[in-house]
Amino acid sequence: MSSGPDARTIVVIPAFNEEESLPAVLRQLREVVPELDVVVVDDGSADGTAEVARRAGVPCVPLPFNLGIGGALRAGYRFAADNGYERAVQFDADGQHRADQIAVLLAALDDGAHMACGSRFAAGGYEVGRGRGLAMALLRVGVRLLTGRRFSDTSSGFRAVQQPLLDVFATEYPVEYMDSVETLVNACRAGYEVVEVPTRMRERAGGVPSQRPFHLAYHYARLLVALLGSPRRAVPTRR
Ligand SMILES: Nc1nc2c(ncn2[C@@H]2O[C@H](COP(=O)(O)OP(=O)(O)OP(=O)(O)O)[C@@H](O)[C@H]2O)c(=O)[nH]1
Ligand SMILES: [Mg+2]
Repeated sequence: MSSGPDARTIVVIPAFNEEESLPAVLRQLREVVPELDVVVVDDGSADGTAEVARRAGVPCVPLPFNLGIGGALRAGYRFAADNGYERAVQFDADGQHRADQIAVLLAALDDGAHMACGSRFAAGGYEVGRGRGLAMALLRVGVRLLTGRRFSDTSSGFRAVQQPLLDVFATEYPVEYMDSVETLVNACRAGYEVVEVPTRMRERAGGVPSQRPFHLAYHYARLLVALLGSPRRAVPTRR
């Protein structure tokens, strides 16, 4: 198995009703990182998301019904592991993530990280509303208390992962909302090398954002119970 810049790498795109934004996302990837393979996980979309992938000649994993971002990512990691990939890059279908920033994540894997998390705040120039800003600040404190590490963007979905953590995510990736925070904490606690790197991002290009304020309180509580209740539960300790 090769590592470093020669490692087999796939871009995993979880997509739920993203027919509007996905064509440009796939075009951007083909133009900027033609050397990388791509897979779209169609998370039970009701629109033409799968058709967009097919038309672009990109493999599509169709989920029979909507699992949510975590479930879609787990299916993407499953696809990557089953097909022998050594690295996977999580990339949103809504146009927020930039193909030219993938190199920043992969460079961190070259330097030995198992997981590299792109931070939209460390690079500056990214604004969020007051409510979301407060929620994110709380998550930063929580993650710091639980891991002893400082991350500026705990819920970023722009990440790259390499083996052996990729195989772990193929079976253990959390499927509940806020999967990104849970994954971050679990990977750190299991002893994997996790780094955060500044990456530029855009606002979403179309479609509907995932966070629904009335669900947020429930998911905060669930996350707290999940992380505090069973400390090393979700990710097996680093091999
Ligand atoms: N909303 C939503 N997105 C999903 C789901 N399954 C997969 N996704 C995809 O997961 C990615 C991230 O979802 P977003 O709703 O953009 O989440 P986010 O980036 O944290 O939120 P925003 O900053 O508001 O864009 C997108 O590519 C979605 O299409 C789902 O069940 N709901
Ligand atoms: Mg988004």
